[in-house]
Amino acid sequence: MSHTAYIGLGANLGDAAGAIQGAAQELAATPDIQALRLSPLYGSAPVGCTGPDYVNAVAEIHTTLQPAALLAALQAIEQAHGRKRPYRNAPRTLDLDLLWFDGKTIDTPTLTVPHPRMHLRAFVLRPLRDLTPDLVLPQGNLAGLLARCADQDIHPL
Ligand code: PH2
Ligand code: MG
Ligand code: MG
Repeated sequence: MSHTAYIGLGANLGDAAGAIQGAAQELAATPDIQALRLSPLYGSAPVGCTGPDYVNAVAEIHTTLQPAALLAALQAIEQAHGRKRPYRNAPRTLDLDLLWFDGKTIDTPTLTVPHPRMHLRAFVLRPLRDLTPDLVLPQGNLAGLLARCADQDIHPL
């Protein structure tokens, strides 16, 4: 059965825009991911951490993978892009976050869906709205949630 998932893409080390576009191509080429739409790319100031500005985007995928297998595929792509985790929210070559999976609630030690902070982050909400303006999160619709993040610096690239 085919599932619809949204993936948050972020990077703020090296060729960040190239890493996001490359990761989207790698996702699209993953067996059991049948379709992918990538949002426009945005530049954004770091939220909740320090370091260089980020490049962010969101991808919509259709996949027959189950959530745990999809998470493993995302982590493999992060690793292939040289992801290091020296400390929480450290600058990174590539971050791929599973944001949403068919509107399901998943709460395991390794995976929480919907992503617990996505409703607070303009760098997720803005590209997500480009792909799916009518999506409603548990906390509300995208336009209303975005209005509450008006203080976060984000701009189209
Ligand atoms: N990711 C974080 C923390 N803060 N800020 C921006 N602008 N973009 C991100 O992708 C980001 C962040 C943790 O993953
Ligand atoms: Mg993240
Ligand atoms: Mg992550």
